[in-house]
Amino acid sequence: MQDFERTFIMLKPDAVQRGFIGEIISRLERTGLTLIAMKFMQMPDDLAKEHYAEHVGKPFYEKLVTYITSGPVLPMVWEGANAVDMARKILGATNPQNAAPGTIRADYGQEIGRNIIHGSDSKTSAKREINLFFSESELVSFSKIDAPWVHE
Ligand code: D4T
Repeated sequence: MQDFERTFIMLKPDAVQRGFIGEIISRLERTGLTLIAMKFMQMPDDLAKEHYAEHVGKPFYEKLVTYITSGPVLPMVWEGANAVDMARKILGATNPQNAAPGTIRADYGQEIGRNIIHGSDSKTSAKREINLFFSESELVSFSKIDAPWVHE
């Protein structure tokens, strides 16, 4: 069995408002990734600014913070083999217009400023983002009963 890693995935306000929570979680779940934490929350301004700190000063920064704080979000932690890269592939390119067919952003989105879902872009970002949204005790790591049927 490969080493498991964790990634931070968040359904953005458009996914919540448009009623795609269940569908998108199902798509992640059926890959064999394991959900180990989730919350439903209205993101406070300071958390949004910390989450998107790397984009301060970019032309889209203000709109990005307004969008992500405009309604409830659903932050999650998923665990599995190569989880960071695997989730990024399932999410698709940042701009839904460039996302491959069959990816979440291509199937549910139209514009980069309404791109449905966030996923960590590296193991380092995953660690930082997980720590921003969850305490250690909120991460419920467990062995799934189907693990031998998902992993060699
Ligand atoms: P997120 O962080 O939302 O998962 O997106 P990515 O990790 O795939 O992409 P990113 O960090 O480069 O961009 C963060 C966020 O900003 C929005 N954005 C980005 C935008 O509105 N206009 C832009 O020109 C860019 C580059 C979309 C995602």
